[in-house]
Amino acid sequence: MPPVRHPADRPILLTGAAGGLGTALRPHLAARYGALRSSDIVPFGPALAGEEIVVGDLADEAFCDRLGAGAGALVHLGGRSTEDSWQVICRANIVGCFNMFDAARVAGIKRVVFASSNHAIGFHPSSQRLDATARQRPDSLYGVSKAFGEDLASLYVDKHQMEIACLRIGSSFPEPADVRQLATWLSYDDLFRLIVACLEAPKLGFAVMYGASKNSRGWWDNAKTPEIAFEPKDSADVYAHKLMPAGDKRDPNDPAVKFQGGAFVTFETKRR
Ligand code: NAI
Ligand code: 15L
Repeated sequence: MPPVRHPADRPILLTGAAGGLGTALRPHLAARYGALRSSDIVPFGPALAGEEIVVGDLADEAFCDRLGAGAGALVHLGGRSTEDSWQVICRANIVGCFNMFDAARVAGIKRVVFASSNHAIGFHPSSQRLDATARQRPDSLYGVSKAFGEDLASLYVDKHQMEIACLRIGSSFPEPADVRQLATWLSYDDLFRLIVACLEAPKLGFAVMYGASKNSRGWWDNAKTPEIAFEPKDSADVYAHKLMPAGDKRDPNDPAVKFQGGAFVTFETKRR
């Protein structure tokens, strides 16, 4: 397929590019859009055809401004990707997210895809099905930082006419790793489909999307976000025999089973 030019005809900016999801996405984004600016705090490479690599810290405001200059759209994955102390979460996910969204505003980037997380809603019970209108119910400081990112996105859409999709990603790994992930798994191919659907939606305001494959045990419904044409093609169902050969033997009263966020609901809250 020939490279598809983003409407702004400028490179896609990808943060968190050295991480698990960034590494999986880089070749697909570079091939589809032709020009990609990839960034992380840790060095990585080599650069792919059409890719520029920029290393730096999202907590550094001036670095984010340089990163955003000239980019056409932002896919913001960079930050701490699990629970940690307030000090770590605040710097990478609160300060980092503000710096990157604001750098996007200053650079005139309209469209942003933000990697939120299921942990923004992790204290909802697993017995409940949620749609985009479900209230935030974070299960950890990490979840609070993703809820903050969603709220910041809402502000930047209303105040600065940006277009931002907040992806409440479930569990995006090569394969589902446990019984919970039979509900939450998002294959890398479906993740790419979801990001393309966000980048190429004709019109987007503030949008919340759940990021999960077509899992029959899933909890999330994207029907209230029809502007993003995401059709998952994979399913965790094919791993069910491997992950629970004798059925689901988990204790339903275990908080890590009872709530959508799994073990995150049990993690200790630490200042530093
Ligand atoms: P990851 O931890 O593998 O990648 C995150 C990247 O961000 C790392 O390469 C790290 O070096 C970089 N980073 C951290 N702090 C930074 C800073 N201050 N400045 C610049 N870069 C920094 O995580 P993964 O799995 O690739 O996730 C990507 C994004 O998607 C994260 O924001 C994560 O919270 C979110 N997400 C991922 C899910 C998953 O199942 N993989 C589920 C839900 C959300
Ligand atoms: C996330 O938000 C994390 O980034 C990822 O490492 C997993 O823990 C995932 O959620 C999950 O809930 O499985």
